[in-house]
Amino acid sequence: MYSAAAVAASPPRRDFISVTLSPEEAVGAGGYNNSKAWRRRSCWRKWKQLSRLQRSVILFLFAFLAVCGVISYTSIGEPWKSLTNKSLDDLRTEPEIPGLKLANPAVLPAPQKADINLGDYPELSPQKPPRPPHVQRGPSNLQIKPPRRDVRLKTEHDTSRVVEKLLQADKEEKTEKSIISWRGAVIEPDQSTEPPSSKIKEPEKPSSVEAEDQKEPVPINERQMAVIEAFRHAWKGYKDFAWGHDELKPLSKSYSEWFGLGLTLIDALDTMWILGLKEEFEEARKWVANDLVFDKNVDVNLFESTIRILGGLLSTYHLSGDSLFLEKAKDIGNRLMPAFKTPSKIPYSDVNIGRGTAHPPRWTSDSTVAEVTSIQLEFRELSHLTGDEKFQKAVDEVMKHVHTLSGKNDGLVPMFINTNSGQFTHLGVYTLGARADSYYEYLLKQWIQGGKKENELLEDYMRAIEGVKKHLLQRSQPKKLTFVGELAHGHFSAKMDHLVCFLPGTLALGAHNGLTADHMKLAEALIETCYQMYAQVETGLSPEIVHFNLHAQKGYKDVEIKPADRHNLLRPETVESLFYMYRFTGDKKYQDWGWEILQNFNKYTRVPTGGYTSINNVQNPSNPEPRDKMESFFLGETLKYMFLLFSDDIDLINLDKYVFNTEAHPLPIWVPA
Ligand code: DMJ
Repeated sequence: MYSAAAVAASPPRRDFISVTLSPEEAVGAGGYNNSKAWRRRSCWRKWKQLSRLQRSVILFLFAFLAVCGVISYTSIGEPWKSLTNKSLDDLRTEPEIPGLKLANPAVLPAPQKADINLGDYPELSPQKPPRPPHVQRGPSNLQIKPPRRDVRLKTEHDTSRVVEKLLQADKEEKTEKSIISWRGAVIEPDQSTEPPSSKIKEPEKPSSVEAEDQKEPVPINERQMAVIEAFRHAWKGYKDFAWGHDELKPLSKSYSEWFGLGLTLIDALDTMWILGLKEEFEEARKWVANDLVFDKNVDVNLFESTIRILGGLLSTYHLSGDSLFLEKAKDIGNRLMPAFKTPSKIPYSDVNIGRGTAHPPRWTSDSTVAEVTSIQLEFRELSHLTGDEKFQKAVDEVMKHVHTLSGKNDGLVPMFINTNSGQFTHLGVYTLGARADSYYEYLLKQWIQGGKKENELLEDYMRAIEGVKKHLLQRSQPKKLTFVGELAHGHFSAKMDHLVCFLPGTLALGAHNGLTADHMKLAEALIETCYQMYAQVETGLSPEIVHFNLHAQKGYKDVEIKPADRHNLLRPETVESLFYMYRFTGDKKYQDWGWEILQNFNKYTRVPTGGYTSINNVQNPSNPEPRDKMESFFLGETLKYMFLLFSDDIDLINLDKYVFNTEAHPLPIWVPA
């Protein structure tokens, strides 16, 4: 050891480094000596024999290496930290997740494995999908938008009537007293809308209250005006014949009741907000304040009431900042909790919200997998807002349990789960359609909602998409459309539900959030298929289910429709995916495809006296056989996604700040990008 290493201290010769040796190190020269002290002295001599230039170069190299060392330590530190958590320990022992490739390796730094089934696909594009010119990078304020009081048009067209009404509504608006803001305008508050009291933790504020986006409002374009017009037409039917009831029956000018909770009205609240329909929103709000009562002896389906009612109320609370909606959300959330009182903690399908009892369907003790795994975004958000952890605890437990279950096939889940045993039942059947669909959607979306920290969710999602590629992807003839079929006990079926068309949008959302670019490629292929499910049909509207041709036959199309499957329920999934695809690519063809679909809805499903109806036969343009029912998701989802698809304003529900629940109700991402 140097007793006094005066590095860079004042040297006898200015260009030398002076080092003073201790007495004992100075003794003992001569003969072979391999002591540490001797070796050091020898090095020192060699160092002194170097030229000034040589020494400078060496010192420079040392300094350079030190800087590199510090930089690389800070960049790899995070992955090392995350490697210590349990789910990643599992990854070491289990097969690695195929296809997993994240933009941010700190989240899950598992190595990427070669794709199993992508050999047929064109060369992969870069990690991130290309951003359209209109899309800015990075987050902006957590706020839907400032009030859009002036609905400006680019063209005249037959929308002038709509504009007049909007302006009229604006005038009336100005005369009202106010506390709660309507996108800068005001709404008279209800006496019952006191701010929520915190329970365990400090509750979160609604996202709209957190930041004001000062950006100039983007003018509404002609296609968006057409959506507004369609919404108003649908709303007119609902208002005239079904006000306060669950669903409009537009042909018989009456209504149907499912839960008796004004389902369409609640599902449509945030759509009205987003479309800027103040007058309609205020009317609906009054109904919620005065007539929406959950203390009713009625059985509701846990999943449907969560995604439509709880989700709709939470999202409206966030957009409007009006605590009425949070109070109602808390009320229904609490009333749904008995569903989780089961031996396995896997919830029952049905709850009596007045009596506080829950039960499975009459014929089985099973619940549907998609139903018990697609209520998480809403209950988690309710905990976030109220500070009461019980909601999140209950739904997180379900996900943790499902994560550990056997019976999956490369991440694909069966369709049923038993509420007593907690095990999957009816093993061997795998689909991305009915009864399983939103399980996959919510894996990704919960991961996004929670700030991309919950690795088990991501693992399950990535595995599942690899499972889809391995077992369910096929190509049709003659157009070679990529589609997602089903697997039943080892047999592939070329059947695809329209419901599966949520998948391209979800894949694109994953890619946007840093997952592998293969997912974007697959999304592009699948959205083309979903569009063809409309385009190849006589009315230009998709049936509920299609079968794809696997073998080329003269005169046959890719898409085959069985008589029992040729109905259309005004479903949103394709339009939903078109919206994501347009947001992330800026490719106008997605808007054009959506525009075609809207026109065909207008042509074949619009009822002149108000409302739209589901139809029985998409193959018969001269008589599509109207069914006399307008599903609440037509207003909650289909028209909302249409409006967003036609918008060029990425801050109109910014996807780096909001995540849509499976009923198209936007909820805030807790840690925005
Ligand atoms: C909606 O209730 C939801 O989108 C759900 O996830 C699936 N079914 C309908 C729409 O098709």
